[in-house]
Amino acid sequence: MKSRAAIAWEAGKPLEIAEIDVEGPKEGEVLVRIVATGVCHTDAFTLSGKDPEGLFPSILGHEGGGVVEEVGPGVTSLSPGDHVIPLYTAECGKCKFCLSGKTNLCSSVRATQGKGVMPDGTSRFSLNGKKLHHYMGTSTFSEYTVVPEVSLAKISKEAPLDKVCLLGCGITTGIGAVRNTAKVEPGATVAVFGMGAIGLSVVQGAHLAKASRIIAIDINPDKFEFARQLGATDCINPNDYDRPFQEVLVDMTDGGVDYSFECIGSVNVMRTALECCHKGWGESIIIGVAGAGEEISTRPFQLVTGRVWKGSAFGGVKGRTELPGYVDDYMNGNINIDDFVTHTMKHEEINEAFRLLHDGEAIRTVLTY
Ligand code: NAD
Ligand code: AHE
Ligand code: ZN
Repeated sequence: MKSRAAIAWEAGKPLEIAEIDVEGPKEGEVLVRIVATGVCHTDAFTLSGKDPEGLFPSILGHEGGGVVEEVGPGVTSLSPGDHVIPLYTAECGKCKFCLSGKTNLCSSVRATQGKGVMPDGTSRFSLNGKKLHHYMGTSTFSEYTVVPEVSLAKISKEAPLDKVCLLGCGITTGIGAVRNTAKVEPGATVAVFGMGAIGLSVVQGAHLAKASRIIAIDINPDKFEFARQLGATDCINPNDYDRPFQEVLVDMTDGGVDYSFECIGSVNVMRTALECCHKGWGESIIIGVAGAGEEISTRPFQLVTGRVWKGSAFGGVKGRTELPGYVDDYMNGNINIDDFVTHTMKHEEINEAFRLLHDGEAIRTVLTY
């Protein structure tokens, strides 16, 4: 079938809107009509050419919501008409990772996903006979996409897809990192670096977890009003200080914060985020994605003296079992998504959505088909 899509032909170039060919779902696969998709910094990161797994040409996009159009042979958990959120972190429920009870990382389709193909090693996307890669197992920048059954969370049909699509990445990642990775407890002090959709969702999650102090940090002060609205108690710009920023935070918090979150993708900020943690117990959670070849560093003494460095992917959330609950929380008014949608536009304006993200003007742009 034909599908309107945005093609990433090569790194650093604008996406091209074109009508591509999409093959129907094979064994264990599902054809999904994407209704709405957000644009996440990770899409921009991959398009920039800094992603070691970035492949071109490809169909990017991983923050979508859609409707099942057709299921392939062997698919049992979904039927046409079901509303779904594609998952870049699958949940097969059977692999060593799923069975461990220790992680949301599932190994069932991850290897082929990283190579831009379906689990059978082939692509369902092409243009004039030329193969186009899948991306993150989701490729939500095509109106019709093919996704493994294990990479789809079935959600309430009542939920507006042009809002809950953001649970496909940004909002779940931030709230989940607070709940599952850090396990922030009432009264804890928290520092959040980067006030994009991810950091703002950490702020929201920390507020829901009843943290006593939530310090929002960004070099763009335009982000602070929304951060305060979501529960930030302090908003600070590192550029306003002429001494090491970790010292500023340690002084502000009687020895350091209980938890910090890096939501930018800067290895320098990752170090600051670790070193602003309290001696003996402070934990720093890396969420931001850094470019190929970049490495983190600190004095090992920082860890010897009790600080902990952790990372979080999709907020530690198991998508098929837990994401429907996040959707219900939104529907019940317990999670704010609406205010994260600062811009909405048609899919063909996708390059403008990337510009808004780069220029710090949008928290999230939601594209509809
Ligand atoms: P974004 O571009 O919307 O927001 C980033 C924010 O960081 C901006 O407000 C920017 O002003 C601020 N910033 C940039 N440099 C800074 C600095 N030196 N100090 C303080 N603030 C600074 O991005 P986003 O969509 O919120 O994504 C944030 C990061 O999280 C990206 O690296 C993205 O790839 C990553 N991410 C990771 C996961 C995961 O599962 N681990 C999920 C989603 C996104
Ligand atoms: N491909 C990159 C890593 C990218 C990365 O870390 N992705 C995050 C999700 S970002 C969503 O916006 C993630 O979940 N990683 C775990 C995984 O299995 O991909 C690289 O460095 O190779
Ligand atoms: Zn994302």
